[in-house]
Amino acid sequence: MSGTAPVTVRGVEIHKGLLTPEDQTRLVEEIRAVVRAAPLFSPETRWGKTMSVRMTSAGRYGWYSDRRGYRYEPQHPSGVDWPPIPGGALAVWQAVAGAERLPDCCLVNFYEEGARMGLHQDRDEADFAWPVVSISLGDDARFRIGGTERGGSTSSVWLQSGDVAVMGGEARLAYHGIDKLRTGSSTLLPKGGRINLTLRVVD
Ligand code: MD3
Ligand code: FE
Repeated sequence: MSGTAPVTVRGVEIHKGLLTPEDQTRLVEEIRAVVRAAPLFSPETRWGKTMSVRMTSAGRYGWYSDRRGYRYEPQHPSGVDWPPIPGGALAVWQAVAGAERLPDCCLVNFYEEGARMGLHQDRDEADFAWPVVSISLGDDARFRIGGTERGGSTSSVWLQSGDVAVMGGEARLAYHGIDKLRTGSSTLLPKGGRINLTLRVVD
């Protein structure tokens, strides 16, 4: 990992280029193993709309959604346990969030051309005192962040492969989303696209 001072946007701490190209390649290999054990799927929102982002998880819990709502589940929809969180992701957590506790979930979001994630809050976890740590890999994405109320003003920032964002304190319950992808901006993934990992303490 390579250490530069973080920039803060609306309370989100962004470490540009924290992962070296070698770190990124190694982490993508670890994610391939996660996806082999727990294949990507397209969750349904509670309103029955299929999300454009495909997902899976690693860790004690995985994030899941269907018409019954958003929640964490101890198994992949196929019935297998979620695979272990990749070591490369745990190393990032330890570098930016400290070692008092490890995350319970590593949510893997996969964006192909046209995929986006609407503005939302992350509030399915039990204790908002723990930060959420995000790792971007592959194509650049425009990340939008607002305040803790829906409908307020927002700011946007481009996240690039190797960037790490830490959402703690005032930013933990901020509305956020991904509104645009710059397809073909990175060669990390052979077929293009973007992977975002989010590390979370769940219970
Ligand atoms: C700000 N993922 O999985 S990561 C999500 O790039 C999610 O895939 C986006 O939003 C992605 O829930 C954004 C950055 C992020 C993650 C969690 C946050 C920003 C956050 C929680 C609180 C505030
Ligand atoms: Fe989120």
